[in-house]
Amino acid sequence: MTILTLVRGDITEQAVDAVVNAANSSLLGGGGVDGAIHRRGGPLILAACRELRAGRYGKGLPTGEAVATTAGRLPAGHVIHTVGPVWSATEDRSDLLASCYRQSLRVAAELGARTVAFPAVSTGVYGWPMDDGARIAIRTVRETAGAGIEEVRFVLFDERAYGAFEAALGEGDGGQG
Ligand code: AR6
Repeated sequence: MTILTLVRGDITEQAVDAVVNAANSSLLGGGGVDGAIHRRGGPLILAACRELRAGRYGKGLPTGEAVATTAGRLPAGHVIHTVGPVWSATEDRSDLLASCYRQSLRVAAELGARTVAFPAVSTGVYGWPMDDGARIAIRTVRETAGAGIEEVRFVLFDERAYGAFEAALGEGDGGQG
């Protein structure tokens, strides 16, 4: 049984087995969560990402997929990089966003992670509406998180994000995490 928890805060401060990075397919850094993770985690994370680009992910990490690296100096054990879809008003890319959560949990399970922290993937630079992003995140994690993963923690940067996840968590189960 996996417990879903919400905290308001900074994902780089989470002492969990794995933190998920809202990356882009270059894996070479950016703003938002990605920038914060590389800044606080130090150069080892970028070095590991460059190795991935030199090897299996020569063309970059496709949208909806996930891959792990060291967490460098972060208090977490690993970073799992995933690439969310850019929001589109004309095309439904929800499956790709759900895939980010599914694939990140698959990688986390492979690593033997028992505690995993997620940001609200795609809801920043990539423009996904927060309420919908929260619903997809909660629903997908509920459907996917299997034996071995004890806690999935959503780390929400501001009150609006926290409220959206709180509402999504309350849908369908009477409010139990
Ligand atoms: N901890 C937790 N949440 C955060 C933090 C933090 N330190 N910083 C921002 N957020 P974003 P995306 C929230 O833009 O939309 C990058 O440039 C933020 O308020 O980080 O998937 C990448 O390189 C928002 O709700 O990710 C890609 O190019 C959420 O985290 C692109 O942005 C996600 O915002 C990915 O865009």
